[in-house]
Amino acid sequence: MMFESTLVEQLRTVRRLVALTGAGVSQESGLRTFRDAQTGLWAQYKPHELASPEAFQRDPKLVWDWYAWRREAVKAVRPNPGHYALVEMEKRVPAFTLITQNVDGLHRMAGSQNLLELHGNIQRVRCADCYTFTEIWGDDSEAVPRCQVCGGLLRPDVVWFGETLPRDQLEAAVLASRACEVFFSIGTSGIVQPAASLGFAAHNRGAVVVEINAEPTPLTPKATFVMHGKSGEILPRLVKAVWG
Ligand code: BJW
Ligand code: ZN
Repeated sequence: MMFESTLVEQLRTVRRLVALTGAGVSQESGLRTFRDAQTGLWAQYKPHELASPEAFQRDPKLVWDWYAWRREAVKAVRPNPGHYALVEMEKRVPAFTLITQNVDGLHRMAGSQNLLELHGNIQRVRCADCYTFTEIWGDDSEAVPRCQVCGGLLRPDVVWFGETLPRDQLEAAVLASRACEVFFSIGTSGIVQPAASLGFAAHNRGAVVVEINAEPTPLTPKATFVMHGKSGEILPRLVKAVWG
């Protein structure tokens, strides 16, 4: 793949860069994205219908089991060349901020350092009532495990629809996006707020927006550079073209 020379030149001298990632970045590791249809046991459910406090209230066991299944899926996969290319980028760019909506922890596993996890992490489990974190819980096939402190139901420490994002992570993400010179949006459908507005904020402040995604998104019209395809293929080639 050929990259536009203006992009390559710009990246060689960029000081402040933000990359926002979504489920598409982990697709090549073998994890399903949110907009993919589910298969097997979960084929009858839409991910967006399970990732909400209402779904957990209605049927906590169903939601707990879905996350238990996904937790195991995440444990079985590894970062892909897209994750590693972002680690490489961080080493070359003076002020690099990686903002992810992913809860799979693959960026951390790959070695990314300056990382903001906007939607939490699926491997962390906490009480739905008193917020106490726990590392160990029993696996009762009938019921959702309960908190040792208050007896409340345990849940994954992820952000569901209608819930607020971790304040410190969101604030840092907004500041970095407003201040960056180049903003990458990678593997995200750009639909879920407030993450989806970060690219627009960057664009409004004069940043160059670069989009790498399998398909167009609402951010595409604002992007100066758009690359349609797989992030695990495009990112390593881009890093090689710029710093290789
Ligand atoms: C590839 C590829 C490859 C594939 N290479 N590309 C303003 C307006 C309207 C609504 C709202 C608003 N503000 C807030 C809302 C409500 C709501 C919202 O945004 N709704 C929209 C659906 C309209 N937002 C919230 O509720 C948020 N909270 C909030 O704002 O609090 C304040 C508040 C509260 C109450 C009222 C008002 C305000 C919380 C959002 C939490 C999202 N949580 C989830 C689940 C996390 C846990 C879990 O993992 O189960 O986060 S939902 C899901 O979506 C998950 C993802 O992180 C997130 C984003 O999805 P992502 O990553 O973009 O994945 P996909 O699948 O959508 O896209 C993948 C893309 O990759 C596709 O385009 C593919 O083509 C591409 N792709 N393979 C490159 N190999
Ligand atoms: Zn509790």
